[in-house]
Amino acid sequence: MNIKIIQGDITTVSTEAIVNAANSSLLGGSGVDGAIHRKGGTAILEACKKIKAAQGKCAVGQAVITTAGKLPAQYVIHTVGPVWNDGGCEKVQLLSQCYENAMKLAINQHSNSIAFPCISTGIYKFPKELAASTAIQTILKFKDQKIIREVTFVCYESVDFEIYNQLIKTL
Ligand code: AR6
Repeated sequence: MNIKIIQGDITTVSTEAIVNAANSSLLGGSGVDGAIHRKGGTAILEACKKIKAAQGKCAVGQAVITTAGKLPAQYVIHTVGPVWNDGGCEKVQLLSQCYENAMKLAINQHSNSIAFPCISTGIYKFPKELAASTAIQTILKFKDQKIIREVTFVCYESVDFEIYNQLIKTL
């Protein structure tokens, strides 16, 4: 399993699956969620509504999969990161679950590649370095599986790109 770190907009990435930093409503929002729904078109929202009608809200740490609509990816995996607030290990575990559950959905879908944004580090204010180390460590748990060949961390902000590049050297 190859790990890539790039700086850019996840809506332009053509991995088989891309991950969305959604909220429990699954009905869209701002940040990366807004960009994915805006560029992917209404098919994504329609699929989210169907999932919500069948399963209810998406809990923090959980993930669901939909079409990617007009985006270059085939699937969007929507996961709900924790709001940092006062933090704590429970929040770290919940963030780790986001990465883990997204990976499991992609594996079930037989996707060979997946791209992640820096979940929870925008509006949800998770500390960036702790989020990045949690993300990388969780993904490394999957290093021996044979379905996903490539995991891309898509850093929108240069500060995140630098953090990921520094951290990957130490792990
Ligand atoms: N491509 C990749 N990363 C992006 C993009 C993009 N197009 N746009 C922003 N980011 P955020 P959260 C980065 O706030 O903290 C929404 O309203 C951004 O720089 O999108 O998990 C949801 O509906 C940051 O590093 O997500 C929820 O209500 C990262 O994506 C709430 O925000 C995450 O920032 C979720 O908050």
